[in-house]
Amino acid sequence: MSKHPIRKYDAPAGGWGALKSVAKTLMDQNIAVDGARTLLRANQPDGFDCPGCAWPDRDHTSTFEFCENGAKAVAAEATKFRAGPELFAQYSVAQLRGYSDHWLEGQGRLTTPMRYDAATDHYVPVSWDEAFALIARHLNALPSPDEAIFYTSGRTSNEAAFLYQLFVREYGTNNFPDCSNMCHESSGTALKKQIGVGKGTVSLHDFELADAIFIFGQNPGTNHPRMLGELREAARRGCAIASFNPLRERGLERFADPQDKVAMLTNGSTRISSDYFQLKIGGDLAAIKGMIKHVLERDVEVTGQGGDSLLDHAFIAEHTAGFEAFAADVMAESWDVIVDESGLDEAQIRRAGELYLRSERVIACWGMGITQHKHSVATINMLVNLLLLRGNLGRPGAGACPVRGHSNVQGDRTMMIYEKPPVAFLDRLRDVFGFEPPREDGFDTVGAIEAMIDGRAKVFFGMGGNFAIATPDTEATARGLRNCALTVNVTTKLNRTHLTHGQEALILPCLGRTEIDIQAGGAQGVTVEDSMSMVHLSSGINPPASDDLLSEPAIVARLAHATLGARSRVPWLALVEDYDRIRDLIARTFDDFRDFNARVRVPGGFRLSNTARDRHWVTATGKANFVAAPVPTDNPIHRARRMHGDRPVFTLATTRSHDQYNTTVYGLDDRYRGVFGERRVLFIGAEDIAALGMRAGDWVDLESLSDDGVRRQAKRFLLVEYDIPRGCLAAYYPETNPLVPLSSYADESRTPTSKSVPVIVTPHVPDGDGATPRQRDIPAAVVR
Ligand SMILES: Nc1nc2c(c(=O)[nH]1)N[C@H]1C(S)=C(S)[C@@H](COP(=O)(O)OP(=O)(O)OC[C@H]3O[C@@H](n4cnc5c(=O)[nH]c(N)nc54)[C@H](O)[C@@H]3O)O[C@H]1N2
Ligand SMILES: Nc1nc2c(c(=O)[nH]1)N[C@H]1C(S)=C(S)[C@@H](COP(=O)(O)OP(=O)(O)OC[C@H]3O[C@@H](n4cnc5c(=O)[nH]c(N)nc54)[C@H](O)[C@@H]3O)O[C@H]1N2
Ligand SMILES: [Mo]
Repeated sequence: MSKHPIRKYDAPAGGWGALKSVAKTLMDQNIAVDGARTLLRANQPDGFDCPGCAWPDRDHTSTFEFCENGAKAVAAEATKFRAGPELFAQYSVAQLRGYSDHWLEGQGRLTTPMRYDAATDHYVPVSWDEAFALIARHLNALPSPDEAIFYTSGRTSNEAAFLYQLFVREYGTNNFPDCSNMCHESSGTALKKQIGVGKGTVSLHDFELADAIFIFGQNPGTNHPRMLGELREAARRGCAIASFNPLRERGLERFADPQDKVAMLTNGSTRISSDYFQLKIGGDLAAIKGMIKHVLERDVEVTGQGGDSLLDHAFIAEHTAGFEAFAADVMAESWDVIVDESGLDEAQIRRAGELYLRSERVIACWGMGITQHKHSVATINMLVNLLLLRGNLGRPGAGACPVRGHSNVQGDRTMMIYEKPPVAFLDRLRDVFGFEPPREDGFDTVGAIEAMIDGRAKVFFGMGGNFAIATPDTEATARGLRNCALTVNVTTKLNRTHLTHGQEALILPCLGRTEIDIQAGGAQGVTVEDSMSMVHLSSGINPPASDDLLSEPAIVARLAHATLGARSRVPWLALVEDYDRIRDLIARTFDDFRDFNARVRVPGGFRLSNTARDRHWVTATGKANFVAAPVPTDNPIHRARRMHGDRPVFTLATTRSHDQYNTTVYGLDDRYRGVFGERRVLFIGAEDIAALGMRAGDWVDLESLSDDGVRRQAKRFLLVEYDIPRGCLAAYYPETNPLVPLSSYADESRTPTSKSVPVIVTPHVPDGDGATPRQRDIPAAVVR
């Protein structure tokens, strides 16, 4: 087989390729036999919830749904490799920093709490008690609790998240930046105001009934592979599936289910998308507004001829507010602007609008291609406007489906990992626990980085995640973290955040979700909430990776005990003896969790209430709101084009490859896009390559453009010709995060604009010392 990194991949998503890839992953992690056993217990009533994505299970009680990328996520946790104290004795932190993220991940599970020793630049073992005492000393020495930051990544269980927010609020701050700030914050922000709940309204059952499913800015073949099963079934029964994506994505085109024996034996596959709209990056608001314009124009036409209205006027009258003004705004928008900004022609947009009109029941799904732009909140509002026109909300087979990322990111927010807690919740906390919680809003992710940079925050505590490189503006974030007096990371694997530390630093290794969690009261299960608001139990089945690991709830409880001591109103240590006690407190704090312990033990769990699904609108108007928004023509990308008119300015979307989980790089291939053994690639259209006077296979450098006066570069990317509209580029996250300006985030939600970075492309010039950027699994020093 050719060694060239770019090869055409003609197979469908899933299929034999997926099986081969899983076999290789298990072998790489040295776990062929137990790995397979472990996989079979993922998403089973007596097993664990898959630590991969937040897509729900069709039947949590019996099915095992094969998922290539779920398998990789499980294998990453169940690996036989260990990053013990010997690793840290062998390498200084400076040396470890020279290795790639893939290599760091490949060292395996952390086994022992470690403390940074500045004198030797090595991490050295530390006891748990000493570690908690060190953190407590720092926290209690701060002039104000608001100088401490408590980050959360979305794998943390409900129990751990609840204790964590309780501790931090009793300590005295709402500084809860989380991965959600960089992810679906725009969805929560838009939906809450518009329909009264910040979550999706559909269930899996609705996928069985829908006549059309619109998928905006989401790549399920890689990021939510189990969703392909639902889409396949829908496609087979004739449901229209319309994808809106600047890139041709294999998983949106064809899928072969590895569990479908016939498809596998005959090499058969199912077409997924019936319609594929390759719009410009950031062009969704314009495209959706165009679809709405088509619907309104057609309605005028039809009713003018004496026909029945195409709109659901009964629904609009009873359930919505603002329709007249909204419709007038849409009618006033010009087709020229819509076409220019969407990158689709008028006929295509009308075809999409017609598809909407033809379909009685419509579901709209979306992902990061929608949420990470300057105008993301307005785009989501526009999508919901489209649904409202024909009452596609709160009835079977229809609704809004933001497809969440991390396996419990939605649950963490339900547990109030939130920097802007509502007053009613704080009052409840006060009443249940008898302390006065802080009332000021805390820092979100962007705010936390700014605060660390300018010294307003001095302690960083990360509950999972990889803050240093998942966040925008890698160089600025590093400056912030280094400016801290103490950085602490609760984690399963070594990552770059641990190497980007404050004056003092700790790495605290924890149990993963696949592992048995034994406390005084016996083996414990935790709970999680999926993307469709189902809450269920998750119990580990593997022995812990090391005897010296603590569970996340135990870490929080012991930290709270060490920090707050007799000041606290909460019996921390007793709570973690039996997690039922934590769940009882959750039940007392949130009405939706009444009888939590009983209900979560019913196989399959239970669904949280969703007022919008019941057509009860908890908004300022008491109705679902139509929200007018102009098609943006003055975003950073437009401004950059105006300022740098002499050279081509591209819009760069930073996305995931098939072999990564966010910052965790499992491998260097992106099979469906035909990329092998290389992550520093830049997807670009053939005409743009020619216009640059370059050729596919050339190496280029990227510089992003912003008006904050900071020069941001990312060097050495391989030009890969790809089916993507003119002026648009795509490359992988986190390699391109240095290009995302900290100062560029979505209106209202403050989500960094990682999907629309204005950049210029120039031939690659090596740095002065000839070093290439980190790209291989050997230290940078050796590359030189
Ligand atoms: N295996 C695996 N699973 C994962 C993850 C992972 O990294 N690996 N991450 C998890 C997390 S935290 C999340 S949030 C989800 C992320 O899952 P997705 O939402 O699928 O995330 P991305 O891969 O970043 O981007 C999605 C798509 O947006 C398209 N896109 C880019 N810009 C635009 C645009 O302007 N408009 C439109 N319409 N499309 C655009 C890209 O081409 C890409 O196909 O997946 C979760 N699941
Ligand atoms: N440019 C760009 N930036 C992005 C995005 C993008 O599309 N483009 N996407 C954004 C999105 S959607 C998200 S959600 C964020 C993700 O941001 P994060 O959630 O911060 O990042 P992850 O890479 O998911 O975190 C991986 C680390 O979590 C730790 N970990 C794994 N399992 C566990 C566990 O069970 N417990 C604990 N305590 N730790 C564990 C491991 O150490 C691992 O290294 O990144 C955002 N950043
Ligand atoms: Mo995410």
